[in-house]
Amino acid sequence: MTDHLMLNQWIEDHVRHCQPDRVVWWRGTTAQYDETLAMMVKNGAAVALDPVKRPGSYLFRSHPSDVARVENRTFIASQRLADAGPTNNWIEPQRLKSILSGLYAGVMKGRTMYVIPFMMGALRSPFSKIAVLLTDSPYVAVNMQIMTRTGDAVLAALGMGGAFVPCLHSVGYPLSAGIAGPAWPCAPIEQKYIAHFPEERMIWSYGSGYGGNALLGKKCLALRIASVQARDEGWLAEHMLILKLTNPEGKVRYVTGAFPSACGKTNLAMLVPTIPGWKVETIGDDIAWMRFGRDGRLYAVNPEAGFFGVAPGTSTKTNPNAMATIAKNTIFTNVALTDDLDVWWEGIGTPAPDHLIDWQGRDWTPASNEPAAHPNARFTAPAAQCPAIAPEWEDPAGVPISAILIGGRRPTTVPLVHESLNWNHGVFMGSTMGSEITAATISDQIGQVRRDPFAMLPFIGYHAGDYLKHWLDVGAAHDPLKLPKIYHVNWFRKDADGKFLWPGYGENSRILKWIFERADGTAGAIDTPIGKMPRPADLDLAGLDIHPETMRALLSVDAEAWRREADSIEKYYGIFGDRLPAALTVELASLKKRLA
Ligand code: O2Y
Ligand code: MN
Repeated sequence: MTDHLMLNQWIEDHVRHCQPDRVVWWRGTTAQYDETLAMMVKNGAAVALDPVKRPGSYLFRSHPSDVARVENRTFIASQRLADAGPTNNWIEPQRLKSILSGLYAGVMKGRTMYVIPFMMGALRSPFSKIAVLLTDSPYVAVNMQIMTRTGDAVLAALGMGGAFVPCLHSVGYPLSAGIAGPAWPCAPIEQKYIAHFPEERMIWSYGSGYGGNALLGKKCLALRIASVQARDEGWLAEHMLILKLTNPEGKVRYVTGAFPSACGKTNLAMLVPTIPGWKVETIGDDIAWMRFGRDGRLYAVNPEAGFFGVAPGTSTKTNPNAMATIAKNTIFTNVALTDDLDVWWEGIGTPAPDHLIDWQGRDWTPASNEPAAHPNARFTAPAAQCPAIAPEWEDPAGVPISAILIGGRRPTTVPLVHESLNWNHGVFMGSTMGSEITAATISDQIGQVRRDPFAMLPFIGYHAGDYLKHWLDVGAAHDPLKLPKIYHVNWFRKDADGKFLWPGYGENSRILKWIFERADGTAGAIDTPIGKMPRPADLDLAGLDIHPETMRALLSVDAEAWRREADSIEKYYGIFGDRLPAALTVELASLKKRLA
Protein backbone atom coordinates (compact mmCIF):
# COMPACT_ATOMS: atom_id res chain seq x y z
CA MET A 1 0.00 0.00 0.00
CA THR A 2 3.01 2.29 0.42
CA ASP A 3 6.60 2.38 -0.85
CA HIS A 4 7.84 3.30 2.62
CA LEU A 5 9.69 0.10 3.55
CA MET A 6 10.05 0.89 7.25
CA LEU A 7 6.37 1.75 7.53
CA ASN A 8 5.37 -1.46 5.75
CA GLN A 9 7.61 -3.51 8.02
CA TRP A 10 6.26 -1.83 11.16
CA ILE A 11 2.65 -2.46 10.06
CA GLU A 12 3.41 -6.09 9.16
CA ASP A 13 5.02 -6.70 12.56
CA HIS A 14 1.99 -5.37 14.41
CA VAL A 15 -0.51 -7.19 12.19
CA ARG A 16 1.32 -10.42 12.97
CA HIS A 17 1.31 -9.62 16.68
CA CYS A 18 -2.19 -8.13 17.16
CA GLN A 19 -3.86 -10.52 14.67
CA PRO A 20 -6.72 -8.35 13.34
CA ASP A 21 -9.23 -10.11 11.05
CA ARG A 22 -8.64 -7.43 8.41
CA VAL A 23 -6.53 -4.34 7.78
CA VAL A 24 -8.07 -1.18 6.35
CA TRP A 25 -6.01 1.80 5.18
CA TRP A 26 -7.57 5.10 6.18
CA ARG A 27 -7.77 7.13 2.98
CA GLY A 28 -9.16 10.29 4.55
CA THR A 29 -12.15 10.42 2.18
CA THR A 30 -15.64 11.56 3.07
CA ALA A 31 -16.98 8.30 1.61
CA GLN A 32 -14.86 6.19 3.98
CA TYR A 33 -15.80 8.38 6.94
CA ASP A 34 -19.52 8.06 6.11
CA GLU A 35 -19.29 4.29 5.54
CA THR A 36 -17.47 3.77 8.84
CA LEU A 37 -20.11 5.72 10.74
CA ALA A 38 -22.93 3.89 8.91
CA MET A 39 -21.32 0.59 9.92
CA MET A 40 -21.22 1.72 13.57
CA VAL A 41 -24.87 2.83 13.47
CA LYS A 42 -25.78 -0.58 12.05
CA ASN A 43 -23.91 -2.50 14.73
CA GLY A 44 -25.32 -0.36 17.55
CA ALA A 45 -22.12 1.49 18.51
CA ALA A 46 -23.51 4.86 17.36
CA VAL A 47 -26.85 6.64 17.04
CA ALA A 48 -27.43 8.73 13.91
CA LEU A 49 -28.94 12.06 15.01
CA ASP A 50 -31.86 13.74 13.27
CA PRO A 51 -30.68 14.69 9.76
CA VAL A 52 -32.57 18.01 9.82
CA LYS A 53 -31.85 19.15 13.38
CA ARG A 54 -28.27 17.84 13.52
CA PRO A 55 -27.14 16.92 9.97
CA GLY A 56 -24.25 14.51 9.62
CA SER A 57 -23.98 14.03 13.38
CA TYR A 58 -23.74 10.99 15.65
CA LEU A 59 -23.92 10.06 19.30
CA PHE A 60 -21.68 7.53 21.04
CA ARG A 61 -21.96 6.32 24.63
CA SER A 62 -18.80 5.11 26.28
CA HIS A 63 -18.45 2.41 28.90
CA PRO A 64 -19.08 4.06 32.31
CA SER A 65 -15.50 3.24 33.34
CA ASP A 66 -13.98 4.91 30.28
CA VAL A 67 -15.00 8.56 30.44
CA ALA A 68 -11.83 10.69 30.61
CA ARG A 69 -8.06 10.82 30.37
CA VAL A 70 -6.48 8.59 33.00
CA GLU A 71 -3.43 10.35 34.41
CA ASN A 72 -2.56 7.55 36.82
CA ARG A 73 -2.35 5.11 33.86
CA THR A 74 -0.30 7.52 31.70
CA PHE A 75 3.42 6.69 31.56
CA ILE A 76 6.59 8.37 30.37
CA ALA A 77 8.94 5.46 29.74
CA SER A 78 12.22 7.30 29.28
CA GLN A 79 15.41 5.27 29.64
CA ARG A 80 16.16 6.94 32.98
CA LEU A 81 13.67 7.65 35.77
CA ALA A 82 15.36 11.03 36.34
CA ASP A 83 14.42 12.13 32.82
CA ALA A 84 10.70 11.57 33.40
CA GLY A 85 10.95 13.68 36.55
CA PRO A 86 8.82 13.94 39.68
CA THR A 87 5.55 14.80 37.91
CA ASN A 88 5.27 11.79 35.57
CA ASN A 89 4.63 8.08 36.11
CA TRP A 90 7.72 6.24 35.00
CA ILE A 91 8.24 2.59 34.03
CA GLU A 92 11.47 1.19 32.64
CA PRO A 93 10.79 1.03 28.86
CA GLN A 94 11.75 -2.62 28.31
CA ARG A 95 9.51 -3.68 31.19
CA LEU A 96 6.60 -1.64 29.85
CA LYS A 97 7.13 -3.02 26.35
CA SER A 98 7.12 -6.53 27.69
CA ILE A 99 3.86 -5.98 29.66
CA LEU A 100 2.21 -4.34 26.68
CA SER A 101 3.50 -6.86 24.14
CA GLY A 102 1.79 -9.51 26.24
CA LEU A 103 -1.44 -7.55 26.20
CA TYR A 104 -1.28 -6.70 22.48
CA ALA A 105 -0.75 -10.37 21.45
CA GLY A 106 -3.88 -11.37 19.52
CA VAL A 107 -5.82 -8.39 20.93
CA MET A 108 -7.32 -7.40 17.57
CA LYS A 109 -8.82 -10.84 16.85
CA GLY A 110 -12.28 -10.41 15.35
CA ARG A 111 -11.59 -6.73 14.71
CA THR A 112 -10.39 -4.45 11.91
CA MET A 113 -7.04 -2.72 12.20
CA TYR A 114 -7.22 0.79 10.74
CA VAL A 115 -3.92 2.16 9.43
CA ILE A 116 -4.26 5.93 9.76
CA PRO A 117 -1.51 8.16 8.39
CA PHE A 118 -2.04 11.57 9.98
CA MET A 119 -0.39 14.93 10.21
CA MET A 120 -0.33 17.35 13.11
CA GLY A 121 -0.16 20.78 11.51
CA ALA A 122 -1.20 21.90 8.07
CA LEU A 123 -0.08 20.16 4.90
CA ARG A 124 3.00 21.89 3.50
CA SER A 125 3.88 23.54 6.82
CA PRO A 126 7.48 23.23 8.04
CA PHE A 127 6.00 23.01 11.58
CA SER A 128 4.07 19.80 10.83
CA LYS A 129 4.82 16.29 12.08
CA ILE A 130 3.66 13.06 10.47
CA ALA A 131 2.52 10.00 12.40
CA VAL A 132 0.83 6.70 11.63
CA LEU A 133 -1.77 5.23 13.97
CA LEU A 134 -2.73 1.57 14.06
CA THR A 135 -6.02 1.24 15.90
CA ASP A 136 -8.78 -1.32 16.27
CA SER A 137 -11.36 1.38 17.06
CA PRO A 138 -13.50 2.72 14.23
CA TYR A 139 -14.66 5.44 16.68
CA VAL A 140 -11.04 6.58 16.96
CA ALA A 141 -10.70 6.50 13.16
CA VAL A 142 -13.64 8.84 12.54
CA ASN A 143 -12.56 11.18 15.35
CA MET A 144 -9.02 11.29 13.91
CA GLN A 145 -10.56 12.29 10.58
CA ILE A 146 -11.99 15.41 12.27
CA MET A 147 -9.12 16.20 14.65
CA THR A 148 -6.17 15.78 12.24
CA ARG A 149 -5.26 15.80 8.56
CA THR A 150 -5.45 12.15 7.54
CA GLY A 151 -5.17 9.77 4.67
CA ASP A 152 -3.58 9.66 1.21
CA ALA A 153 -2.34 13.28 1.21
CA VAL A 154 -0.34 12.57 4.38
CA LEU A 155 1.05 9.34 2.94
CA ALA A 156 2.16 11.29 -0.14
CA ALA A 157 3.86 13.87 2.12
CA LEU A 158 5.61 11.04 3.99
CA GLY A 159 7.11 9.72 0.76
CA MET A 160 9.34 6.66 0.66
CA GLY A 161 11.56 7.42 3.63
CA GLY A 162 10.05 10.24 5.69
CA ALA A 163 10.08 10.17 9.50
CA PHE A 164 6.87 9.29 11.29
CA VAL A 165 5.81 8.82 14.90
CA PRO A 166 4.56 5.23 15.28
CA CYS A 167 1.34 5.13 17.33
CA LEU A 168 -0.30 1.86 18.34
CA HIS A 169 -3.75 1.78 19.92
CA SER A 170 -6.07 -1.00 20.98
CA VAL A 171 -9.27 -0.90 22.97
CA GLY A 172 -7.97 -4.07 24.64
CA TYR A 173 -10.97 -6.29 24.01
CA PRO A 174 -10.41 -9.17 21.56
CA LEU A 175 -13.54 -10.80 20.13
CA SER A 176 -14.30 -14.51 20.13
CA ALA A 177 -15.55 -15.90 16.82
CA GLY A 178 -19.14 -14.88 16.10
CA ILE A 179 -19.52 -12.68 19.23
CA ALA A 180 -20.28 -9.00 18.59
CA GLY A 181 -18.95 -7.68 21.92
CA PRO A 182 -20.03 -4.51 23.74
CA ALA A 183 -20.84 -1.24 21.93
CA TRP A 184 -17.90 0.45 23.70
CA PRO A 185 -15.16 -2.11 24.27
CA CYS A 186 -12.36 -1.26 26.70
CA ALA A 187 -10.16 -2.91 29.31
CA PRO A 188 -10.41 -2.60 33.11
CA ILE A 189 -8.63 0.42 34.60
CA GLU A 190 -5.61 -1.51 35.90
CA GLN A 191 -4.99 -2.80 32.37
CA LYS A 192 -5.12 0.61 30.71
CA TYR A 193 -1.73 1.96 29.62
CA ILE A 194 -1.16 5.28 27.87
CA ALA A 195 2.53 4.77 27.20
CA HIS A 196 5.07 7.20 25.75
CA PHE A 197 8.61 6.27 24.75
CA PRO A 198 10.12 9.75 24.36
CA GLU A 199 13.59 8.75 23.11
CA GLU A 200 12.03 6.58 20.39
CA ARG A 201 9.23 9.12 19.74
CA MET A 202 6.72 6.28 20.02
CA ILE A 203 3.25 5.93 21.56
CA TRP A 204 1.47 2.76 22.67
CA SER A 205 -2.03 3.06 24.10
CA TYR A 206 -3.98 0.12 25.45
CA GLY A 207 -7.38 -0.42 27.00
CA SER A 208 -9.22 2.90 26.58
CA GLY A 209 -11.25 4.24 23.66
CA TYR A 210 -11.79 7.70 25.14
CA GLY A 211 -10.48 11.14 24.20
CA GLY A 212 -6.94 11.94 25.18
CA ASN A 213 -6.21 8.25 25.89
CA ALA A 214 -7.10 7.15 22.37
CA LEU A 215 -7.01 10.08 19.92
CA LEU A 216 -3.24 9.86 20.00
CA GLY A 217 -2.54 12.97 17.90
CA LYS A 218 -3.75 15.26 20.65
CA LYS A 219 -2.23 15.03 24.13
CA CYS A 220 0.10 12.07 23.47
CA LEU A 221 1.72 13.34 20.27
CA ALA A 222 1.08 17.08 20.01
CA LEU A 223 2.07 17.65 23.65
CA ARG A 224 3.96 14.80 25.35
CA ILE A 225 6.09 13.58 22.44
CA ALA A 226 6.20 17.01 20.74
CA SER A 227 7.43 18.64 23.97
CA VAL A 228 10.48 16.36 23.79
CA GLN A 229 10.98 17.11 20.09
CA ALA A 230 10.57 20.82 20.85
CA ARG A 231 13.20 20.66 23.60
CA ASP A 232 15.66 18.95 21.25
CA GLU A 233 14.87 21.20 18.27
CA GLY A 234 14.57 24.58 20.05
CA TRP A 235 10.85 25.29 19.84
CA LEU A 236 7.81 25.15 22.17
CA ALA A 237 4.93 22.60 22.14
CA GLU A 238 2.35 24.11 24.45
CA HIS A 239 -1.12 23.56 25.89
CA MET A 240 -2.36 26.90 24.59
CA LEU A 241 -5.21 28.44 22.64
CA ILE A 242 -4.36 30.89 19.84
CA LEU A 243 -6.42 34.05 19.27
CA LYS A 244 -6.48 36.73 16.62
CA LEU A 245 -7.44 40.20 17.85
CA THR A 246 -8.39 43.02 15.48
CA ASN A 247 -8.88 46.60 16.70
CA PRO A 248 -11.39 49.05 15.18
CA GLU A 249 -8.63 50.43 12.91
CA GLY A 250 -8.09 46.95 11.47
CA LYS A 251 -4.74 46.34 13.18
CA VAL A 252 -4.16 42.67 14.01
CA ARG A 253 -2.34 41.03 16.93
CA TYR A 254 -2.17 37.36 17.87
CA VAL A 255 -1.94 35.95 21.39
CA THR A 256 -1.65 32.47 22.86
CA GLY A 257 -3.04 31.37 26.23
CA ALA A 258 -2.36 28.54 28.69
CA PHE A 259 -5.17 27.59 31.06
CA PRO A 260 -5.67 24.43 33.13
CA SER A 261 -8.91 22.52 32.62
CA ALA A 262 -12.18 24.07 33.87
CA CYS A 263 -11.01 27.65 33.22
CA GLY A 264 -13.18 28.31 30.15
CA LYS A 265 -10.38 27.87 27.60
CA THR A 266 -12.65 26.91 24.69
CA ASN A 267 -14.97 29.81 25.58
CA LEU A 268 -12.04 32.24 25.50
CA ALA A 269 -10.83 30.75 22.22
CA MET A 270 -14.21 31.60 20.65
CA LEU A 271 -14.99 34.76 22.62
CA VAL A 272 -17.51 37.29 21.31
CA PRO A 273 -16.20 40.72 22.40
CA THR A 274 -18.50 43.20 24.10
CA ILE A 275 -16.46 46.27 23.18
CA PRO A 276 -17.62 47.97 19.98
CA GLY A 277 -15.44 47.66 16.88
CA TRP A 278 -13.19 44.89 18.24
CA LYS A 279 -13.03 41.46 16.64
CA VAL A 280 -11.78 38.20 18.19
CA GLU A 281 -11.15 35.19 15.94
CA THR A 282 -10.01 31.66 16.66
CA ILE A 283 -6.80 30.03 15.44
CA GLY A 284 -6.84 27.15 17.94
CA ASP A 285 -8.54 26.18 21.20
CA ASP A 286 -6.09 23.78 22.88
CA ILE A 287 -2.55 23.37 21.50
CA ALA A 288 0.04 25.78 20.08
CA TRP A 289 3.35 24.85 18.48
CA MET A 290 5.60 27.90 18.55
CA ARG A 291 8.89 28.54 16.73
CA PHE A 292 11.01 31.60 16.13
CA GLY A 293 10.94 32.99 12.61
CA ARG A 294 13.89 34.45 10.72
CA ASP A 295 12.70 37.88 11.88
CA GLY A 296 13.28 36.85 15.51
CA ARG A 297 9.56 36.79 16.35
CA LEU A 298 7.70 33.84 17.82
CA TYR A 299 5.20 32.18 15.42
CA ALA A 300 2.41 29.78 16.42
CA VAL A 301 0.42 27.13 14.60
CA ASN A 302 -2.52 25.07 15.77
CA PRO A 303 -1.50 21.47 14.98
CA GLU A 304 -5.10 20.24 15.18
CA ALA A 305 -7.94 20.34 12.65
CA GLY A 306 -10.89 20.06 15.03
CA PHE A 307 -12.21 20.74 18.51
CA PHE A 308 -12.74 18.07 21.16
CA GLY A 309 -14.69 20.26 23.56
CA VAL A 310 -16.61 19.69 26.78
CA ALA A 311 -20.36 19.81 26.03
CA PRO A 312 -21.89 20.46 29.50
CA GLY A 313 -22.02 24.19 30.17
CA THR A 314 -21.76 25.07 26.47
CA SER A 315 -24.71 27.22 25.39
CA THR A 316 -25.52 30.11 23.07
CA LYS A 317 -24.88 32.36 26.08
CA THR A 318 -21.49 30.94 27.17
CA ASN A 319 -20.17 30.12 23.68
CA PRO A 320 -22.37 30.91 20.67
CA ASN A 321 -19.53 30.14 18.26
CA ALA A 322 -19.10 26.63 19.68
CA MET A 323 -22.86 26.06 19.42
CA ALA A 324 -22.77 27.09 15.74
CA THR A 325 -19.70 24.91 15.13
CA ILE A 326 -21.48 21.79 16.40
CA ALA A 327 -24.72 22.37 14.49
CA LYS A 328 -23.69 19.71 11.93
CA ASN A 329 -21.03 17.07 11.11
CA THR A 330 -20.28 16.52 14.78
CA ILE A 331 -19.56 13.43 16.84
CA PHE A 332 -21.04 13.65 20.35
CA THR A 333 -19.85 11.37 23.12
CA ASN A 334 -21.73 10.82 26.39
CA VAL A 335 -24.32 13.58 25.98
CA ALA A 336 -28.05 12.89 26.45
CA LEU A 337 -30.35 11.98 23.56
CA THR A 338 -33.73 13.67 23.11
CA ASP A 339 -36.81 11.81 21.92
CA ASP A 340 -36.54 13.62 18.57
CA LEU A 341 -32.94 12.42 18.07
CA ASP A 342 -31.13 15.58 19.05
CA VAL A 343 -28.65 16.17 21.89
CA TRP A 344 -29.02 17.78 25.30
CA TRP A 345 -26.76 18.45 28.25
CA GLU A 346 -26.75 20.31 31.55
CA GLY A 347 -26.10 23.99 30.84
CA ILE A 348 -27.14 23.87 27.16
CA GLY A 349 -29.46 26.80 27.89
CA THR A 350 -32.79 25.10 27.23
CA PRO A 351 -34.91 23.45 29.94
CA ALA A 352 -34.51 19.71 30.35
CA PRO A 353 -37.13 17.89 28.25
CA ASP A 354 -39.60 15.65 30.12
CA HIS A 355 -37.79 12.62 28.83
CA LEU A 356 -34.26 11.87 27.66
CA ILE A 357 -31.98 8.89 27.23
CA ASP A 358 -29.01 9.62 29.47
CA TRP A 359 -25.34 9.09 28.66
CA GLN A 360 -25.58 5.51 29.94
CA GLY A 361 -28.53 4.71 27.67
CA ARG A 362 -31.11 4.81 30.48
CA ASP A 363 -34.45 6.64 30.61
CA TRP A 364 -34.03 10.00 32.29
CA THR A 365 -36.53 12.62 33.53
CA PRO A 366 -36.00 15.93 35.34
CA ALA A 367 -36.78 14.02 38.55
CA SER A 368 -33.70 11.83 38.08
CA ASN A 369 -30.98 12.62 40.56
CA GLU A 370 -28.05 12.09 38.22
CA PRO A 371 -26.99 14.34 35.33
CA ALA A 372 -28.30 13.30 31.91
CA ALA A 373 -24.95 14.02 30.23
CA HIS A 374 -21.62 12.96 31.70
CA PRO A 375 -19.75 16.06 33.02
CA ASN A 376 -16.87 15.20 30.63
CA ALA A 377 -19.21 14.59 27.65
CA ARG A 378 -17.59 15.83 24.45
CA PHE A 379 -18.20 17.11 20.95
CA THR A 380 -15.75 16.47 18.12
CA ALA A 381 -16.24 19.05 15.37
CA PRO A 382 -14.21 20.41 12.43
CA ALA A 383 -12.47 23.71 13.27
CA ALA A 384 -13.38 24.95 9.78
CA GLN A 385 -17.04 25.00 10.85
CA CYS A 386 -16.42 27.60 13.57
CA PRO A 387 -17.94 30.96 12.52
CA ALA A 388 -15.09 32.70 14.36
CA ILE A 389 -12.27 30.74 12.72
CA ALA A 390 -9.65 33.14 11.33
CA PRO A 391 -9.03 32.79 7.57
CA GLU A 392 -5.29 32.26 8.25
CA TRP A 393 -5.82 29.48 10.82
CA GLU A 394 -4.02 26.98 8.56
CA ASP A 395 -1.24 29.35 7.46
CA PRO A 396 1.79 27.04 7.08
CA ALA A 397 4.06 29.79 8.46
CA GLY A 398 1.97 30.31 11.60
CA VAL A 399 0.98 33.65 13.12
CA PRO A 400 3.33 36.06 14.98
CA ILE A 401 2.65 36.13 18.70
CA SER A 402 2.52 39.46 20.57
CA ALA A 403 1.55 38.19 24.03
CA ILE A 404 1.23 34.96 25.99
CA LEU A 405 -1.63 34.67 28.46
CA ILE A 406 -1.59 32.32 31.43
CA GLY A 407 -4.25 31.85 34.07
CA GLY A 408 -6.00 29.62 36.53
CA ARG A 409 -8.87 29.77 38.98
CA ARG A 410 -7.63 31.96 41.84
CA PRO A 411 -10.50 33.25 44.04
CA THR A 412 -8.01 35.28 46.13
CA THR A 413 -4.56 36.90 45.88
CA VAL A 414 -4.07 37.03 42.07
CA PRO A 415 -5.41 40.21 40.43
CA LEU A 416 -7.44 40.42 37.22
CA VAL A 417 -4.32 40.89 35.09
CA HIS A 418 -0.62 41.52 35.54
CA GLU A 419 2.21 41.74 33.04
CA SER A 420 5.65 40.16 33.25
CA LEU A 421 8.67 42.41 33.75
CA ASN A 422 10.74 40.41 31.26
CA TRP A 423 10.96 36.87 29.80
CA ASN A 424 12.47 35.20 32.89
CA HIS A 425 9.87 36.82 35.12
CA GLY A 426 7.17 35.59 32.71
CA VAL A 427 8.56 32.05 32.90
CA PHE A 428 8.51 32.38 36.70
CA MET A 429 4.83 33.41 36.48
CA GLY A 430 4.12 30.45 34.17
CA SER A 431 5.94 28.04 36.48
CA THR A 432 3.78 29.05 39.46
CA MET A 433 0.34 29.33 37.84
CA GLY A 434 -2.45 27.02 38.89
CA SER A 435 -5.93 26.77 40.34
CA GLU A 436 -7.16 26.75 43.89
CA ILE A 437 -8.34 23.33 44.95
CA THR A 438 -12.10 23.17 45.48
CA ALA A 439 -14.39 20.50 46.88
CA ALA A 440 -14.71 19.17 43.32
CA THR A 441 -11.06 18.17 43.31
CA ILE A 442 -9.09 16.91 46.33
CA SER A 443 -11.05 17.50 49.52
CA ASP A 444 -8.25 17.41 52.10
CA GLN A 445 -6.36 20.14 50.25
CA ILE A 446 -9.20 22.65 49.78
CA GLY A 447 -7.88 26.21 49.51
CA GLN A 448 -4.37 25.17 48.50
CA VAL A 449 -3.12 25.98 45.02
CA ARG A 450 -2.60 23.12 42.62
CA ARG A 451 0.32 24.50 40.59
CA ASP A 452 0.25 23.58 36.92
CA PRO A 453 3.23 25.10 35.05
CA PHE A 454 1.94 26.59 31.79
CA ALA A 455 -1.05 24.17 32.19
CA MET A 456 1.36 21.45 31.04
CA LEU A 457 1.67 19.35 34.19
CA PRO A 458 0.01 16.21 32.71
CA PHE A 459 1.53 16.82 29.28
CA ILE A 460 5.28 17.40 29.72
CA GLY A 461 7.02 14.39 28.18
CA TYR A 462 10.17 14.84 30.28
CA HIS A 463 11.41 16.34 33.54
CA ALA A 464 9.30 19.38 34.50
CA GLY A 465 12.40 21.24 35.77
CA ASP A 466 14.11 20.75 32.40
CA TYR A 467 10.91 21.94 30.71
CA LEU A 468 11.10 25.24 32.61
CA LYS A 469 14.81 25.49 31.77
CA HIS A 470 13.90 25.03 28.11
CA TRP A 471 11.54 28.02 28.33
CA LEU A 472 14.34 30.09 29.86
CA ASP A 473 16.88 28.91 27.24
CA VAL A 474 14.54 29.71 24.35
CA GLY A 475 14.19 33.28 25.69
CA ALA A 476 17.92 33.68 26.24
CA ALA A 477 18.61 32.66 22.65
CA HIS A 478 16.45 35.40 21.13
CA ASP A 479 16.20 39.16 20.93
CA PRO A 480 14.57 40.25 24.23
CA LEU A 481 12.85 43.15 22.49
CA LYS A 482 10.99 40.74 20.20
CA LEU A 483 9.90 38.27 22.88
CA PRO A 484 6.21 38.39 23.77
CA LYS A 485 5.29 39.62 27.25
CA ILE A 486 3.51 37.13 29.51
CA TYR A 487 0.21 38.13 31.13
CA HIS A 488 -1.34 36.39 34.11
CA VAL A 489 -5.12 36.78 33.89
CA ASN A 490 -7.57 35.72 36.58
CA TRP A 491 -11.25 35.84 35.67
CA PHE A 492 -12.16 34.01 38.89
CA ARG A 493 -11.39 36.45 41.73
CA LYS A 494 -14.18 36.33 44.35
CA ASP A 495 -15.43 38.65 47.09
CA ALA A 496 -15.78 37.72 50.77
CA ASP A 497 -19.23 36.24 50.03
CA GLY A 498 -17.83 33.95 47.36
CA LYS A 499 -19.28 35.96 44.45
CA PHE A 500 -17.23 36.47 41.29
CA LEU A 501 -15.97 40.06 41.03
CA TRP A 502 -15.48 40.05 37.25
CA PRO A 503 -18.31 39.20 34.80
CA GLY A 504 -16.04 37.15 32.49
CA TYR A 505 -17.07 35.72 29.10
CA GLY A 506 -17.29 38.47 26.40
CA GLU A 507 -16.23 41.12 28.94
CA ASN A 508 -12.78 39.51 28.98
CA SER A 509 -12.29 41.37 25.68
CA ARG A 510 -11.62 44.47 27.81
CA ILE A 511 -8.51 42.79 29.20
CA LEU A 512 -7.51 41.52 25.74
CA LYS A 513 -7.78 45.13 24.50
CA TRP A 514 -5.39 46.31 27.24
CA ILE A 515 -2.95 43.52 26.38
CA PHE A 516 -3.18 44.40 22.66
CA GLU A 517 -2.49 48.05 23.45
CA ARG A 518 0.39 47.18 25.79
CA ALA A 519 2.03 45.34 22.89
CA ASP A 520 1.49 48.50 20.82
CA GLY A 521 2.89 50.70 23.58
CA THR A 522 -0.33 52.72 23.84
CA ALA A 523 -1.86 51.48 27.12
CA GLY A 524 -0.79 52.65 30.55
CA ALA A 525 0.36 50.53 33.49
CA ILE A 526 1.85 50.93 36.92
CA ASP A 527 4.65 49.02 38.60
CA THR A 528 3.66 46.70 41.42
CA PRO A 529 5.74 44.13 43.30
CA ILE A 530 4.27 41.33 41.14
CA GLY A 531 4.56 42.99 37.74
CA LYS A 532 2.95 45.75 35.69
CA MET A 533 -0.78 46.32 36.12
CA PRO A 534 -3.46 48.55 34.65
CA ARG A 535 -5.15 51.17 36.78
CA PRO A 536 -8.94 51.13 36.30
CA ALA A 537 -8.51 54.17 34.01
CA ASP A 538 -6.15 52.16 31.78
CA LEU A 539 -8.94 49.69 30.96
CA ASP A 540 -11.86 50.31 28.62
CA LEU A 541 -14.77 49.86 31.03
CA ALA A 542 -17.30 51.85 28.97
CA GLY A 543 -20.78 50.38 29.24
CA LEU A 544 -19.76 47.92 31.94
CA ASP A 545 -21.85 48.09 35.08
CA ILE A 546 -19.12 47.51 37.65
CA HIS A 547 -18.59 49.41 40.90
CA PRO A 548 -15.29 51.34 41.22
CA GLU A 549 -14.65 49.51 44.52
CA THR A 550 -14.97 46.18 42.71
CA MET A 551 -12.44 47.33 40.11
CA ARG A 552 -10.09 48.43 42.86
CA ALA A 553 -10.41 44.98 44.49
CA LEU A 554 -9.77 43.26 41.14
CA LEU A 555 -6.64 45.32 40.55
CA SER A 556 -5.23 45.25 44.08
CA VAL A 557 -2.05 43.53 45.27
CA ASP A 558 -2.26 42.42 48.88
CA ALA A 559 1.41 42.31 49.93
CA GLU A 560 0.71 40.06 52.92
CA ALA A 561 -1.19 37.54 50.75
CA TRP A 562 1.63 37.65 48.19
CA ARG A 563 4.24 36.99 50.87
CA ARG A 564 2.26 33.85 51.73
CA GLU A 565 2.09 33.07 47.99
CA ALA A 566 5.89 33.42 47.73
CA ASP A 567 6.33 31.00 50.65
CA SER A 568 3.95 28.54 49.00
CA ILE A 569 5.90 28.84 45.72
CA GLU A 570 9.16 28.16 47.56
CA LYS A 571 7.68 25.00 49.07
CA TYR A 572 6.34 23.86 45.72
CA TYR A 573 9.68 24.48 43.99
CA GLY A 574 11.10 21.77 46.26
CA ILE A 575 9.67 19.07 43.98
CA PHE A 576 12.09 20.04 41.20
CA GLY A 577 15.15 19.30 43.39
CA ASP A 578 18.44 20.14 41.73
CA ARG A 579 16.71 20.53 38.35
CA LEU A 580 15.02 23.76 39.43
CA PRO A 581 16.58 26.35 37.09
CA ALA A 582 18.66 28.88 39.05
CA ALA A 583 16.98 31.75 37.20
CA LEU A 584 13.67 30.83 38.86
CA THR A 585 15.24 30.91 42.34
CA VAL A 586 16.52 34.37 41.43
CA GLU A 587 13.01 35.43 40.32
CA LEU A 588 11.49 34.16 43.58
CA ALA A 589 14.10 36.04 45.63
CA SER A 590 13.41 39.21 43.60
CA LEU A 591 9.69 38.88 44.19
CA LYS A 592 10.26 38.52 47.94
CA LYS A 593 12.49 41.57 47.91
CA ARG A 594 9.91 43.65 46.05
CA LEU A 595 7.27 42.55 48.57
CA ALA A 596 9.40 43.28 51.64
O1 O2Y B 1 -10.98 13.57 28.92
C1 O2Y B 1 -10.40 13.57 27.84
O2 O2Y B 1 -9.92 12.58 27.35
C2 O2Y B 1 -10.27 14.82 27.08
S1 O2Y B 1 -8.99 15.83 27.70
C3 O2Y B 1 -8.97 17.28 26.75
C4 O2Y B 1 -9.68 17.34 25.59
C5 O2Y B 1 -9.65 18.50 24.83
C6 O2Y B 1 -8.88 19.53 25.26
N1 O2Y B 1 -8.17 19.47 26.40
C7 O2Y B 1 -8.23 18.38 27.18
C8 O2Y B 1 -7.42 18.44 28.43
O3 O2Y B 1 -7.45 17.55 29.26
O4 O2Y B 1 -6.68 19.42 28.59
MN1 MN C 1 -6.52 20.72 26.86
